[in-house]
Amino acid sequence: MNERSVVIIGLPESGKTTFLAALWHLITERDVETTLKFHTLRSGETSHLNEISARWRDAKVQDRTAVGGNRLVSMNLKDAAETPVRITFPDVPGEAYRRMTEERDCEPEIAYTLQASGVLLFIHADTIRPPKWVVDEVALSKAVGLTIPAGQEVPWHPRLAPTQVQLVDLLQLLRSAPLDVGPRRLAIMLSAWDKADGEGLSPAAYLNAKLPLLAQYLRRGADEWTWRVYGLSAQGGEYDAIESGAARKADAEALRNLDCPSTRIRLVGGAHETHDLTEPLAWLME
Ligand SMILES: Nc1nc2c(ncn2[C@@H]2O[C@H](COP(=O)(O)OP(=O)(O)OP(=O)(O)O)[C@@H](O)[C@H]2O)c(=O)[nH]1
Ligand SMILES: [Mg+2]
Repeated sequence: MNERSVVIIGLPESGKTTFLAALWHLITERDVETTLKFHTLRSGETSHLNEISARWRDAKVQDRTAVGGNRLVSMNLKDAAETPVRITFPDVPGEAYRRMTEERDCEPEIAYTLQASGVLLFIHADTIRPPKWVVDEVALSKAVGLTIPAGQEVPWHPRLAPTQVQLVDLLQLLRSAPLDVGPRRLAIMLSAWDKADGEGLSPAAYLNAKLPLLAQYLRRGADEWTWRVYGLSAQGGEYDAIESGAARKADAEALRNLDCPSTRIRLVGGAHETHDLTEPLAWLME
């Protein structure tokens, strides 16, 4: 079987596990047409996928992926020409990627998975931390009546960096030893698109507007990424918190009531919209 690996990267809480959960539902349920299809099951490797996709069907938010709990999940699929492909993804906690940018450190196991030929980069479209201006912060503090002590210094920490700076750094690390494997394909997934599409921008325009440094880095092509950008709502709206007794949201209830759960998924590419999460995977493997 043709073995392909795709690595899913993204800062903490960027939608990685939710994507895997929705993808596994889509592949196993076969309730909507997909580019890549279910081929065979591999015993023993699906318990994590089954667990997260059951939670997804239930419209419950995924648990944060535990540090040290990264799991390699593989799916045996077949493409449009019926050629079997096995795709292996790691479900890695975003903390591991944060460690790479903040502490310049990466566990050997994660370094290995980062050598995959296709990269899916997740960015939570609604929690992008924009660059801030000191003058604006001071004006805002004054407006709400906070006094700023003169001469007070705030020590710098990489965690304070804007989202786009952290992401460009992460992508540059993938083009540096020991993670570099030459030019690769990159699919940028702007997740929680249901919270961003109210602005009326296409995913590419959203990237330009909210993450201009990242957009410029990609357009400039210095690191030779062949890239695409998608808007992805893997949930279709807000899900309920996982704790028992948590309030049931109207959004989650409406999503649970859909006859065909896969239609919750919305993937917005250039001009078209689909429920088919395998489309970017098929493109990454071309
Ligand atoms: N509204 C909305 N929220 C989403 C969607 N996809 C993910 N989220 C929310 O984004 C948050 C993070 O999702 P996860 O899938 O757990 O993110 P992760 O990248 O696996 O996080 P770590 O495991 O901590 O690295 C959760 O609160 C999700 O409910 C979506 O399509 N719509
Ligand atoms: Mg996770």
